[in-house]
Amino acid sequence: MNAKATKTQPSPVIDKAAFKSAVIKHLHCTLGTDENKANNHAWWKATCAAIQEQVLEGLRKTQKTHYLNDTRAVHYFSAEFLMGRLLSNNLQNFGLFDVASGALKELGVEISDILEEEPDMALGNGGLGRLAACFIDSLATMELPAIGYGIHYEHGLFRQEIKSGAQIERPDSWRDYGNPWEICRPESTQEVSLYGYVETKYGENGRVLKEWHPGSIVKGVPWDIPVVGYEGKTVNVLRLWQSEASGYFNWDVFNAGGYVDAQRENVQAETISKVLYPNDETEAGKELRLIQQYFFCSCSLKDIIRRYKRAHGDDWSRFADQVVIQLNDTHPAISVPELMRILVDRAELGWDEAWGICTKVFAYTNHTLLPEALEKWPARMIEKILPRHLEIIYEINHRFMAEVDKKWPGDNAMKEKLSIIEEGNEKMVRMGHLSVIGSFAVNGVAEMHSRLVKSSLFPEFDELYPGKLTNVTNGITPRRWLKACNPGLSKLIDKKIGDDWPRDLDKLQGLAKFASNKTFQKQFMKVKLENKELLADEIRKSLDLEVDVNAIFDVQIKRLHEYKRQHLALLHIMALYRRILENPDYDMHPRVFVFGAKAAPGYKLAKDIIYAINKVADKINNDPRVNNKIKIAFLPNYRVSLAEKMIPAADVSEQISTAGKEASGTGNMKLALNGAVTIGTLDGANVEIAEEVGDDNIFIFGLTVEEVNELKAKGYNPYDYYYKDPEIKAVLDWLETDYFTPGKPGALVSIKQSLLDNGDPYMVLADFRAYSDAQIAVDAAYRDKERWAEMAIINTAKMGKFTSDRSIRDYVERVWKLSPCKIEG
Ligand code: GFP
Ligand code: GFP
Repeated sequence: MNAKATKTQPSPVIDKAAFKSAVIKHLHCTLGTDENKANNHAWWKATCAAIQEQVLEGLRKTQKTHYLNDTRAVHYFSAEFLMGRLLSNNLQNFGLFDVASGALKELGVEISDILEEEPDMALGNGGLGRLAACFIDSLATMELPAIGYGIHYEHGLFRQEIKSGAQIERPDSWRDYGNPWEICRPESTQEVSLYGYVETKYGENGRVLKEWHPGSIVKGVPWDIPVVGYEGKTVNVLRLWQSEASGYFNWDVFNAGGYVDAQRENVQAETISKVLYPNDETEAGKELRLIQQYFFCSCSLKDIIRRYKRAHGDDWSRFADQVVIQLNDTHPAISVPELMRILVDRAELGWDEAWGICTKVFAYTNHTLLPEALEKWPARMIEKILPRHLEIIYEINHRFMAEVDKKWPGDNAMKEKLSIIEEGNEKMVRMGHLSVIGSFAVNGVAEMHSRLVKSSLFPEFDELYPGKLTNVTNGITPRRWLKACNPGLSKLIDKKIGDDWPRDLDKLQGLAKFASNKTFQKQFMKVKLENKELLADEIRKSLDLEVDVNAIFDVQIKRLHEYKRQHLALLHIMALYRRILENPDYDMHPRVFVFGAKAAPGYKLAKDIIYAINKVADKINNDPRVNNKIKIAFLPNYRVSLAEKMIPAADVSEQISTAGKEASGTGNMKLALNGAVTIGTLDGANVEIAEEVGDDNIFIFGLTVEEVNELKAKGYNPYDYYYKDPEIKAVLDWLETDYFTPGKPGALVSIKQSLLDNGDPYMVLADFRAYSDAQIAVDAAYRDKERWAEMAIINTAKMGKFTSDRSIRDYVERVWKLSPCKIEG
């Protein structure tokens, strides 16, 4: 029997007829077209404009209420926000999806067609940026006062095309024809200084005053993206800064024939917000990244201070009560010296008072232990671009070194280790250390990761500042990652346990008792099959490839990186292929391996892995001897909207990073929430997923962190595995031939080299056999249909912990100390 549904769906604020006339009004009055002429793009824009009326009304009320209540707010500083598409999300959150769909149908338009018109807002690279987007969704849903701050990149992450197997990067122009959600706020423009020199002066009582004479000034113009909470009450803002030249277009130079010179300053200034993560292999690229970081941090801090001053004037004593700033990774770490500069040089506070404020305002999230991802900037580069900030960093460090000396008297090695400044040929500023020292709380993003942050990344900081280092396990918003992307499953769940789970994901527990119920299993797996059919259509359209929906859909979607080990999956697929060629009766359930991944443009081996996956796919997909037992679909241009199609269709979720390397992972949570069963290592949040679902409902394999470390200490030699395991040897040797790249022998050899000559830094070979065995267990489990359905249901039922609402609750309690604010009216 179905549980009685509790009615908590947002109730629509307008009805179908009113929505319909709003769409028509915008078609006529905003877009200047009419029903007969409008194409899907125009219908999409008119629909966005219709719902935007509600959004802006909510935004206005929210801002007024926050202002009147003088609320403490969190400010989430992030170089990335991977928002994806907003129309479907906004409609869902206002409870208007069915209303809109019905209204459009009466106008002869399919909502699914117009949803496809929306370009993704891909202002981010991977998990870190998507996490920021999930967090601002939860903050609005939980009615917490919050602002996201970032950069209004003209081009988001590149659009990936695959040509003859290889990744080609094309510019992503997400707002070419205007973005219907964003609002420009020229009235809140800020100015940011760069370059120049510092003058030392002496004020009253011999006080040393520092004056920075900047070499150039750029403008930061804010664009606001409204962030609608579930049920549409709180509408917070994501404020993104766009750079512009501060000067005026130089008429005189232009008229004298200097057409290019007249615009040089504009071009330079506008470059700052042009692209996400400019290639930093060149000096100019590095400089640009640092300037980007400083640009958005400085604009955001000034914006926060302006708002604070409106309520509190020059009284700084309450600043830390009103403002908390979360630094998402080290990208915004330059905020620490920037706030010190504003407080000491501009507001003329004493150093200790300023530092007291600073260290009550900032908190820092660490997302990785990989040394190459912990930013360091050459001191001389900071000196050139931000001369005053370098002085401040030295002063922070000088005082910090005194603290270290107090704790470990005379221990110079310790000082060297903890210093913000890394000595060497080139003096470097360690932004991770600066973030830890300048913050009152530091968190890792999953239990295991936070433990490693304490024990191996920052053990001395943990000793010096007991209690500062903490954990907040990541989460994902169930509104986007189940309710909106998987309507079939959402409706089934609503019927079974009521519809309040999107707000209270622990409610999904209620499904567990139906996990072995045959009827429910059939209903659950029917939805899965329908989702697989939709993905199969997408694969057909995108790759001209037919896949069997009765096969196991095995999905690996994430940034391409050696530590995430897409190449482990590839070697395994090649091994299966070889087994089939050797034994045409090789017993396996047919599988479709689905990949989505972008490689950083400068990361050669990552691009080689994409190329190899596609080349192996060409061969296997077209080899009749395989008899359709294996298909490989590498779907190009992986992004949020593509993930929304892949995740509901997955049977198996690949989470196979080297233990100790994946801080958390969030794709693992999304896939399990949609009923995929994980095959994974004991890494990141996989550990906590395993705790929730139980060992019987997950396939864990491979070395643990301790075993990885032991093996490394002992001296890991990949050749041991190569010579001992004939299958590994055969598969690696295959990469050297032209079997997969006819006429081009050696085209895939770099992968073999990295795994042998280069020492296999991520221990792919060490884990290969365990992975292959785990895959055999997956195969067997899948063939037992009831067993599999039960596992899939349990996975969905046990994901309550991983809602980003829980992460936000943890941040509120452990770090931010915020209270919700009800929006009236
Ligand atoms: C600024 C602008 C307002 C605008 C809001 C929207 O306000 O005109 O409504 O941004 O985010 F001044 P504050 O940033 O001053 O709150
Ligand atoms: C990074 C880490 C992930 C983690 C996210 C969010 O993601 O393990 O889940 O940040 O905390 F690596 P990427 O940006 O690397 O995808």
